[in-house]
Amino acid sequence: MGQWREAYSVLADHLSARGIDVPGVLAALRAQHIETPSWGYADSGTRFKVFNQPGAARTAREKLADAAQVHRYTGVAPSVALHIPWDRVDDYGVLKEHAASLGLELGAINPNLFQDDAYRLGSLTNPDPAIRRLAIDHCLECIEIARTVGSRDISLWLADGTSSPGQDSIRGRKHRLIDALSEIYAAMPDPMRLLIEYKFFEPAFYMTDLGDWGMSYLMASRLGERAKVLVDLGHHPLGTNIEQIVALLLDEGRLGGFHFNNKKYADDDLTVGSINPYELFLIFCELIDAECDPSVDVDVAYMLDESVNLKPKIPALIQSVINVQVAYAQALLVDRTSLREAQESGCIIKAEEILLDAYRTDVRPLLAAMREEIGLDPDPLQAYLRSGYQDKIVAERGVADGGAGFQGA
Ligand code: PSV
Ligand code: MN
Repeated sequence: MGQWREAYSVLADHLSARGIDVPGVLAALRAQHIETPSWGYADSGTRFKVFNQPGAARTAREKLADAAQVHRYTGVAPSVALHIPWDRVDDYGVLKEHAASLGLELGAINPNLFQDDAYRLGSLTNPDPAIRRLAIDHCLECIEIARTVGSRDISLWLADGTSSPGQDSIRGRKHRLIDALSEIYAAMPDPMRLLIEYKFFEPAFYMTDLGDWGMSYLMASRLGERAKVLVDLGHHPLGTNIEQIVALLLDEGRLGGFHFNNKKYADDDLTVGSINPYELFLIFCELIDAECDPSVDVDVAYMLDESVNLKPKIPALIQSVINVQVAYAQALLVDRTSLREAQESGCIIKAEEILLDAYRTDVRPLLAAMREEIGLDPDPLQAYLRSGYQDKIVAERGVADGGAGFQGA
């Protein structure tokens, strides 16, 4: 690992002297699993413009091929979330086999309940029962797909809401949502899980039917044990304490998964950790804290949900995976015993310093060591850029002419 070798031995000695179990940290880093989104490999943009990128994936198979590159160089991204109908194929069994031949699994299935004209007034909460039927049937189709490809999770995000006061009955919509989700949940075989995503605004501007974690939690608790909340980091008002939401949901056994990204203003879908890496670190601190508590059952799907509009897609997703690894590695270095002591004795500065000490550690040598252990290049981004894959897909695929999947936010 060249430049990292010396830095690693200095860091490992330093951490061991502080009582940190370095082999345990490396094992935890090896076991990390970060799912990438099929839609991150296709052309995407804003509602103003999609700038098509040469070489962007156009089909489900091309998206898988690109995801296999991310996994090949990082070693921790072995599964890919699908969005239906963007990734619709004739035979999902064949798609699953194809994924396996690339060393991948198919991950969460995301129904799309926001792109049809029929959904103008909502999908599962639409006042028209025929439209609700359409939306429920689409979710049932997604459950069948999940069953065929062996996916455990259905990730459900609704664009449903209203854009004017008085447009619809708020309580009526709540009842329709409970009825629709109950039918969907009842069709899900054990151990399949329903991950219920929330977002506080957009595309509806007056109210959103699943506007915050409390609303998703309410639905999940009405449905049953396998219904959980999905936290997308971009879906909160600015200033929200997301780590607190994470801690509460973990403690209630209702945190099902993440959509990692980052925001500056709204649901910007920026590279995770690019704007607020400290927040990401604090979220991982809560996850590790819960994992260390035997009374909490932590079963969380870590997924990226980024709309890679301008950056080249595969390097952007490798960069995202690395940012998540860095935050997790830093959080693993928190001296939990001293933190607990500082908390119990009211030593506020000391408690915060313990967090900062871990956060300010340059964990790149640890990640380089872990990669070397599993036979990877210590620098996944550079290794990918050197590989020639980008030139190959540009030559083979050219520039897509729409239809690559997600086309605008
Ligand atoms: C909505 O903003 C969202 O976060 C949902 O997860 C969608 O499925 C995804 O983005 C892609 O549009
Ligand atoms: Mn999302």
